[in-house]
Amino acid sequence: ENNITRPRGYKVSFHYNSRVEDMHFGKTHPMKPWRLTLTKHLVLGFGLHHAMDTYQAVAAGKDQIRAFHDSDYVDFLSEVAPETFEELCKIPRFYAHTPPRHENDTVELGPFNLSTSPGADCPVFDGMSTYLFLYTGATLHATQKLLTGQSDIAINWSGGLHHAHKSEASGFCYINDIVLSILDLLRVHARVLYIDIDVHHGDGVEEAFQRQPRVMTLSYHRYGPYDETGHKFFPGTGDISDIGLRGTVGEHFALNVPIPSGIDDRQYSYLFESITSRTIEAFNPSCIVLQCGADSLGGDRLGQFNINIKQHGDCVSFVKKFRLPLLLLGGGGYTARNVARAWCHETALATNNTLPDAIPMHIVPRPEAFSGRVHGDGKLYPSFQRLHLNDCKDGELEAMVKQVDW
Ligand code: TV1
Ligand code: CA
Ligand code: ZN
Repeated sequence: ENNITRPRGYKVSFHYNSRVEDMHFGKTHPMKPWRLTLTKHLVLGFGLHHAMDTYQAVAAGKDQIRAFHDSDYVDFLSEVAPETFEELCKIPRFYAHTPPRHENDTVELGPFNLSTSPGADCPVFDGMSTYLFLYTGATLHATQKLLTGQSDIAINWSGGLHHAHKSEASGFCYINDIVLSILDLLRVHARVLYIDIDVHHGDGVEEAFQRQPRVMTLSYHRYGPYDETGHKFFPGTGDISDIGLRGTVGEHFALNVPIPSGIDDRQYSYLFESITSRTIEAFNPSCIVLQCGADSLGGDRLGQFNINIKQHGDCVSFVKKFRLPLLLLGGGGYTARNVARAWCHETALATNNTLPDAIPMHIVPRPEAFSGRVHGDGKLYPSFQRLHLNDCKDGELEAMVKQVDW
């Protein structure tokens, strides 16, 4: 199939469980786990599974998750479902974690920032526990493969949920699989570098290691006022002056690259390559975790950058060139067709393959899933017939986003 070959001299593993695809955060919620279905179909359709060891992920155990998260929070996550939520909320040790209500809150928040009201960032939905423990299990197994040297690059596109805190869900993230992975890596590796190209600040990971000089966190993100309302772009942290907890040994082991809206390929490439290379040189890590959030692409439903799949992938290639054990994780990404094209392309880069532009359509079982709509003749909507690595921008976004003069 398509002359896909295994990479020479190194090994790549792919960690995934299709059960994560069936989950729904809610009708209008931007996080769509079926973007992972699209990604999987592209990866399999191009034959990239022949270039890697593929593993079906198993759910992480509660004790594994307690390595970072609060024990009560882990219990709550393992028991919560739409039917059990109200009862669980009444249990004192859970109720104690309910955030105080603010006057103009539009959604009612329960314990640990979870909620069943519509519009919540972190809703309680059917099958939620299964979903959370599976994406975490996939990241932890990927981490094990790197630690034992059985993989040189390990991939989990369902992971990368960088906003979750010790005892609080935040920004679509419930369990911080990244923090758990880095804690495992620290058992063997002297220094771990975490790089985050999601359009949002990797605040949960940075906070977890703010006193830890053996972990350097480097996040590139949209920062500043969201629009004329004066609201800040989520989560509102990650200023350039934010460098790790001052007065502790962790000071200077966090780096933030706050970026205005509209950044293009050339500008992003300049920032990413100069800062990342200088960081690797100075910090000298023995392994790297790269969060590849695809909401930094142009045309993203939530993002405000203007970079293409080609440039997003170039970040992965750039990091790969350092030949350190590498964990590739997903994260945000809200225009599903772009997310799938990007992560499939990056799977190809990881395995040293070049994909033809034409998407192998014989493997697409449900064309409507790729486009949201099918033309009268049953053909795919044109935007998903090709990989189009340089076609993420949709004129609308370009018009919306102010170009910044660099
Ligand atoms: C339900 C239904 C929830 C529609 C949330 C966009 C929705 C958003 C929704 C949304 C939305 C955010 C805030 C909320 C400040 C908070 C995976 C009190 C159309 C890693 C998380 C962004 C990004 C959270 C996660 C952000 C990641 N933006 N429609 N919510 N308020 N939350 O701004 O980094 O990509 O938008
Ligand atoms: Ca980021
Ligand atoms: Zn994001």
